[in-house]
Amino acid sequence: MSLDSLDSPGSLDEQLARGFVLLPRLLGPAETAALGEAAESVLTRVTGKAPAGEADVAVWPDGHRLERVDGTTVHWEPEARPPAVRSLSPVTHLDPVLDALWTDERITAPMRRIIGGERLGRFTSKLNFKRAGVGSEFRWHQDYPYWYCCAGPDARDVATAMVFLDDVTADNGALMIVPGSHRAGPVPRDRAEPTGLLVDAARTDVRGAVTVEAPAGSVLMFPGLIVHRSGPNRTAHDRRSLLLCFQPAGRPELAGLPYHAERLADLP
Ligand SMILES: O=C(O)CCC(=O)C(=O)O
Repeated sequence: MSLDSLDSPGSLDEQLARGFVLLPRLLGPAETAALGEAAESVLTRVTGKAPAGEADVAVWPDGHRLERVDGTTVHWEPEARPPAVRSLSPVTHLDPVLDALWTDERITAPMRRIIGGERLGRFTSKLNFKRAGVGSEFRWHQDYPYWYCCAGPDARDVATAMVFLDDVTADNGALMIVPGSHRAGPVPRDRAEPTGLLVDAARTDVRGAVTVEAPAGSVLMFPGLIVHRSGPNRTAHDRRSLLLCFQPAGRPELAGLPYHAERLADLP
């Protein structure tokens, strides 16, 4: 979808049928700017304590560096020099402006329709920075396998609201989504890739993928089984987003669940 088609992305029911919902300009310019300022302030505080991957570091099998600070995981961009942060997760506990979105009816009302329950709980949150020129690709994946390793089959009920803090274009790393792909369940994973979590695009039909371009303040909602990717940011402007992942109320949050890599053996 392009910026031109945003005024008519379809009714909520039509959008739910294809598996993702785009709510253009759900947040106004002032509140979107306030979220951007909160994101930068959190990042400054966290990186002040985490100077470029030197404290409590884990190296993921694909070589990406993850660092734990203040209850968040700092995920560094693999190639950026000077170092740049790719994401912080979970993150909303670090700032009240970010935290307030969990109870914002503009987000929770459509999210209840996606999850199919009246009472929502938190699963996790993430700030993706996708910085100008260095924000890297995120290959085809479903969120489900990441979460299945922690939450088991309950991961099926997790869905994400992605709040765009900047305009999103194909050139700055817009999400590409395969409509209806959530209906196929877990799709084959690429066994040659070191994390074992990404989709095998040679064995998965991604031909109908759409690129979701949208102005800042728009919110994109999708379930953990939808197949999606995002490209690198080749522009001179950041493409930041805040992701809130919801689940039915009463279940443990991701941060409290151990990671069981061996559970991947259950999945195709
Ligand atoms: O922000 C991005 O580019 C990718 C987001 C995404 O696919 C994810 O976090 O699962």
